[in-house]
Amino acid sequence: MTEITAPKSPVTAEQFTEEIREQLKYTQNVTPEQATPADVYVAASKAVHNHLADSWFKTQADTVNGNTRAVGYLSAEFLMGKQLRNALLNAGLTDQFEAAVEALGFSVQDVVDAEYEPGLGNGGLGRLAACFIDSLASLGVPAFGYGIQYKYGIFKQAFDKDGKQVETPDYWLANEEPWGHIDYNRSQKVSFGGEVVEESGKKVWKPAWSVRAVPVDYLVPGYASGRVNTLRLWSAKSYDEFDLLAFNRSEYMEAVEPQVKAENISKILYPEDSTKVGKELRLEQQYFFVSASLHDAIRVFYPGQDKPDLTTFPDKIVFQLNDTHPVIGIPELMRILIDEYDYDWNTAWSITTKTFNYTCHTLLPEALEVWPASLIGELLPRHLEIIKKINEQFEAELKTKNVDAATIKDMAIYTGDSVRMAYLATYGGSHVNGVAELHSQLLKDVTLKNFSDVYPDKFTNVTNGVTPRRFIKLANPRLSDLITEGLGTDKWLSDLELLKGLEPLAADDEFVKKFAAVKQANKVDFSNYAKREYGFDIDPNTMINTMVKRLHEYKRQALKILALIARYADIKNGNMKADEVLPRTVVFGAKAAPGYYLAKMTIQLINNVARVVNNDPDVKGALHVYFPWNYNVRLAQHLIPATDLDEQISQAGKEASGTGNMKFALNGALTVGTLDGANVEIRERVGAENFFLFGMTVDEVDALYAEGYDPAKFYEADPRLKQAIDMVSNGTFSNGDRNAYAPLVADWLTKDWFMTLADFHAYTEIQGDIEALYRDPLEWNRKAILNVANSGYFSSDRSMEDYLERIWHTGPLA
Ligand code: 26V
Repeated sequence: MTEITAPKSPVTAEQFTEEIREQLKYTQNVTPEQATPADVYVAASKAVHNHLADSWFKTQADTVNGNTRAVGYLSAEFLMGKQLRNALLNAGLTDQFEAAVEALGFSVQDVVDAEYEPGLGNGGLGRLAACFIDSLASLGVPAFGYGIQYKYGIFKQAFDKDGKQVETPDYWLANEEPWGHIDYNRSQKVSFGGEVVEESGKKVWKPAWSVRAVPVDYLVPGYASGRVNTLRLWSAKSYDEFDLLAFNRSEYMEAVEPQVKAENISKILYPEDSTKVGKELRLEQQYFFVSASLHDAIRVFYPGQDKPDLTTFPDKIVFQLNDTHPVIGIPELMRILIDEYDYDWNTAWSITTKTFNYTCHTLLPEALEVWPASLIGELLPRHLEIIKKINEQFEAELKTKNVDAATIKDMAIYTGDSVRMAYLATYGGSHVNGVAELHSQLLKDVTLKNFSDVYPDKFTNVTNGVTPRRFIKLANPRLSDLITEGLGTDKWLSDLELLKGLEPLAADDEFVKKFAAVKQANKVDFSNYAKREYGFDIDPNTMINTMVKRLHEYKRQALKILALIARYADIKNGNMKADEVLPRTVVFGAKAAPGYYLAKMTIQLINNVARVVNNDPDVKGALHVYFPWNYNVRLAQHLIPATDLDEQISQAGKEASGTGNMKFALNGALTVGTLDGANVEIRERVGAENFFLFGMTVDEVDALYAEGYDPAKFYEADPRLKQAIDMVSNGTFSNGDRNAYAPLVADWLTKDWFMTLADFHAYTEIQGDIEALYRDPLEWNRKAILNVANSGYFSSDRSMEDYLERIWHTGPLA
């Protein structure tokens, strides 16, 4: 007997059909005959939204009156993915929805496809925030996600005829969006610029301009918790619709200028995810959402109180700073407490440090934000004063701890001309965490070493996780059913460590065959999807080998493409016969920041390698390369369940965690990877024998740097590597143009900052092991099952429990 605990609404399919009809009639204003799939999508979304409303109201009331403090997750990005199926799952309405849509004469796929994915994030950091708020709701922990409702999300990626990335704006709000509720009555005023004056001994900020922050609320339904939390995304509106004087002079463009300026703030998501930009607009965005959110929390938790006792603020809500982007919240809360509520400095500092905690998501020094003090001074003059004072207090504190003068200088939050946001966050909050064991260790040993020496207790680790609802249940229904069958219960969806119960089944050949059949069916599905969406002809009987993530040099897509070229050359040279080669389909997905020159060139190279390889009759059937454009959450949900082999091949010590690695392991892909980020923990858990490890360790990387790394030596020493690089420079992938990739080749041979060439040999060597195993389907799938069975730890529910215990010190509502 299989125990089913998934939520199931008592509403019948007939009733739900009727509810959709009502929505079509009264909100879409169409008859079912006139309706398009997009109309049905909106109508069904509104219908399921209504089912969640009461739980949402109750959760809000309990959050304010309840027995436990709430969590405020401050994040510039929430990469939510499509909402409808997730809402249906949590409302227990999936079956009713499917029946209703068919009863109305529509295809479920068309209706689900009509949803346009909100792309309000760049990659891992934004998707992590989305997983975390899903898990908090599922655990019944009262929580708010606070961020920005960008009008334009991450750019849409296309490829031109030369294989170059072309970006187009992602105007997602051009489509009817049934999930966000815009609440004009709860807007906040956010001010900028101007000057600070003294009035009767008190500092008073006289800002030059203000914008209206209007909240747009999204429901965050928990799975099987009965709770619905809130994601509150701020949208910027102008106070002065237009300047009447200017308008009267018929200077229409000038008249709307303030509106344009205000609304620019929430207009676009910055597509850079690691390079310093130092752009004024980005600081405006950060301050905009953080200031609005802090004021909102005061409004929510002290309703109707003019002079609330804010010494209790940290008992009501604890804020997590998702990377440095919201760190301006620290001086902002100080300002609110001192200037708006008349607290003295020390009381304000005590409240502030108890309120904030900081998560660092990187090891790249260039991704730690440093703002020019002049920019902060212009935009937020009062905050700059407060930051300076925080820095003075910090230096004094360090002196009392006998830190030497040189170290104090190194640790400065305010250097005289810039402000280091990571340092401000570390000093101004209670806890600092990295996102995987290795990353947290490197933060303590390297990136924030001085801070960890002085404040060792602040530092902790919380390894990332992913939500099993979206990334197993919704993305991979076949595997979900098999897991439920194997375990005899579906409880694993809220207690993912139960997957451990699958371990003995890896020894059961019948179960292994069922598992293999699931993977095969997923590959067929993906092949159909890729045909429909991209026109690709993917053979589902080949190994599907995937590398999907942002394009970054440190992630080393270049390593994958060079190894692929070497394999191609092996066949062309006759070193390998095409029919001896294990048939492989390599799938890439990656967006490059629009200004990241080498990353964009790498994209172009991948596309052109794909063009040449896929059109070469000599390798037909042996090697194929596809690069579906515009990788996003939707594509991830189709591709991950179909993947046999996942690539996590960053240079050791550079990938903070990775979360794709977890999604793949949980869906029964094997990983080829370095000892980096969460790969280390995945390998520990799934077993070294079930993970393809290669490459240098962090210590070996450091040692090679120390001795002086010369990539050209590796090029000269390995004929296969040499040939692969030569093919890039001799025009093989550029119709004979020898200059097309010259900058990329020059970088490899003279700099190779992330040691791609040094790891090439180990990477190509391990391919033999991979292919030998893949030729034995039973053994391959046994290992894949062991990956699934031992990856339960990588649920974002577990991450949230770790944050609750180590950092937030709170728990679910009673
Ligand atoms: C940094 C910056 C720097 C200034 C310009 C704009 C901008 C935008 C985003 C970022 C964040 C980069 C950090 C990041 O995305 N880290 C990723 O976080 C994942 C979740 O913890 C983790 O799995 C990845 O390893 C890590 O690269």
